[in-house]
Amino acid sequence: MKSALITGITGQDASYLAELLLEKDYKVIGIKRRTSTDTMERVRHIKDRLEIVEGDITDAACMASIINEYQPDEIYNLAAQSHVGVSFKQPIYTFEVNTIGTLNILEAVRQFSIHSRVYQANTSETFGNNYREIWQDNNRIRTQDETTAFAPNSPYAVSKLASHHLCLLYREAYGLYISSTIMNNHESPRRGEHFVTRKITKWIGEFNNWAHTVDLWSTEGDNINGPLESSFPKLRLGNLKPKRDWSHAKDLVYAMWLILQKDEASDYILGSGETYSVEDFLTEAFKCINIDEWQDYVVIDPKFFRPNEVEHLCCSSDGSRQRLGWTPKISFKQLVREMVESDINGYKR
Ligand code: NAP
Ligand code: F7E
Repeated sequence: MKSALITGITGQDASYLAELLLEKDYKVIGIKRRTSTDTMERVRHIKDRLEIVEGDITDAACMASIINEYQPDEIYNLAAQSHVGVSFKQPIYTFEVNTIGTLNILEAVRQFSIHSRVYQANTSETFGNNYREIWQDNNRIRTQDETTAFAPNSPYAVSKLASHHLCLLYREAYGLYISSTIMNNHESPRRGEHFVTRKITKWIGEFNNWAHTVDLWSTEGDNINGPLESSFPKLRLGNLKPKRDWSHAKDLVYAMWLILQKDEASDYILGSGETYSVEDFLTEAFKCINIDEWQDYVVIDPKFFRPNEVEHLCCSSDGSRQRLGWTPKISFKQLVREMVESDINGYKR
């Protein structure tokens, strides 16, 4: 039986990865930080089949002790302060978790468990506003790939780029099996509520259910701006123009597992290869409840704008797909619909 240690077990990706590894008969050890309230919601359904260990990746001694004790075959470092907007307000904390946290794991592996294979979750945010322009079917396409220069423009992106370089360093200098992956955005019904996709679908779910309770639809629209304005708070968002390369988290965690099954450690880029703006996501999500004019329900609030923005992400992951024999299976439209339906049903797990 193989063993896998997952940091950030209470997070979105870890919940899907743990399910996958359990299906594959792994012993799964999940690291969870101490919190004063329960954060196990995403993994409650599999909790009895996991070994949960309390620990914090910013604590070097703690990570060394856990890795030394379990000697895992595979380590997936998915713990992070993963919110880009928050990183502008909490830059030092973001570095502690995303950079020093990675270093603590690499050092623990170097000193106590050199056979462990490590998967490090890094990000396309590290490209900042760099892209390459190519011609495809008579259209000019902006894309990022393995040759695109890094230009991180948030504390989050800088912390993750440092983490990426530490992985390359530890692999090269000590011959450890460390694979670092540049992942594009991936979402699901389990996405944190402060990321834009889930913020939108959660609002739509709550609004839809409220509208049915007050029988709003039977008024044939006449009253919409009246009762809505006074009774149901509008959805407040920031910049709707940025474009993202959105996939389903389930597709990406399958690639994470494939990456650690390769004979040699390497670096990868993962994404859908398609790009949509936040506005596109909003339009598609409102369509799921038969609303075309989302503008009536949304307020643009400067509070949600960031000091710096990444305007356009659309990664070509052809090289990585070939090496892994992987392609994402869930389309953008399917993803949006699944998230909206889950939030209409009150999100269970
Ligand atoms: P997430 O839902 O925000 O989960 C992050 C996890 O890290 C949570 O379980 C959190 O615990 C834990 N954590 C935070 N600080 C910790 C610490 N000091 N010690 C131990 N655990 C800690 O993130 P995700 O979306 O699953 O993403 C997984 C990884 O992929 C992250 O490294 C993220 O930066 C990276 N990534 C994600 C995306 C994406 O679009 N999802 C794209 C590129 C890269 P609590 O539950 O206690 O907060
Ligand atoms: O923002 C805009 C915002 O916070 C997406 C993380 O998983 O992917 C994620 O980072 C876009 C940005 O994700 C709101 O300005 C507008 O342009 O959902 P997000 P992100 O910043 O792309 C990368 C690859 C990661 O690595 C990260 O860990 O949406 N936006 N209005 C908003 N964003 C938020 N959060 N809230 C708004 O109200």
